[in-house]
Amino acid sequence: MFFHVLTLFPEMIMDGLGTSILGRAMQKGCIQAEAVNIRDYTTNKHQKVDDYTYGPGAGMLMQAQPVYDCVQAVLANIKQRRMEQAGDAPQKRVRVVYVTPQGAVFDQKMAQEFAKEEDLVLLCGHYEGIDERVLEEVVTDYVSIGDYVLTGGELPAMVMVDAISRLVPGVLNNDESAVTDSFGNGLLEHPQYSRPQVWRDKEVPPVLLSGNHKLIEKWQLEESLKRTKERRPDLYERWKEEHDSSK
Ligand code: 6GU
Repeated sequence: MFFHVLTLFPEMIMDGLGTSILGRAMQKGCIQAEAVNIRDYTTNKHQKVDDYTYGPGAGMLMQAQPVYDCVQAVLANIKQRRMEQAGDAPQKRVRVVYVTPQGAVFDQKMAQEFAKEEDLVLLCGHYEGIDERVLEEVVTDYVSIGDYVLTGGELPAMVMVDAISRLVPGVLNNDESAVTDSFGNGLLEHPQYSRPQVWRDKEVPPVLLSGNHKLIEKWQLEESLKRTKERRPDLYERWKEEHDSSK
């Protein structure tokens, strides 16, 4: 999978994605990522990419021209690469995601959908946002990472790349993918323990040392339910709805 992040701060993206598991996945070739500097596409002689908004409310907006030309250049590259790989076979449309607090809230299900794509273009806004006219022309999905406001789309884009990448085959090792069930079943994960067996007078729950897998699974589900009910009553209610045997 190839992520194309369009931004005014490309170093932030490459620094953020280059370490740890994603860095390793890029070296292995499971995922690829490029950060494209929108400023490189401005036709303004002072390299300017923003201007004041029309109407009341002072604020700067990213202008349509550099954003549009940047997106078109990235899409042309993708098309070119796909032609070289698959010849004249019809090409799937490329999804262009605008990361914005005015979007649908990103969740695990969305991550799974995006993980099926061959390329994903992520457009990061700054200042007060981007001129609406260019968004209308190029954006296929509007996505937020939650109900709070950040200074720019770079951190949200990295959050999305991380959540999507770990679903791409080969990115995680076996022992890392064990963590996948959290949310996979719509519940929070049960508590986990490692050595020592007693720490500050606290014991590891004895059932986990019993060797009885059936019993352990039962305990884990109960703990998941208890934790979800307490911390995420919204998820708990949804889970109960879906597992209601009386329906
Ligand atoms: Cl995608 N962008 C910005 N700037 N702030 C956010 C966000 C995105 N998602 C939540 N807050």
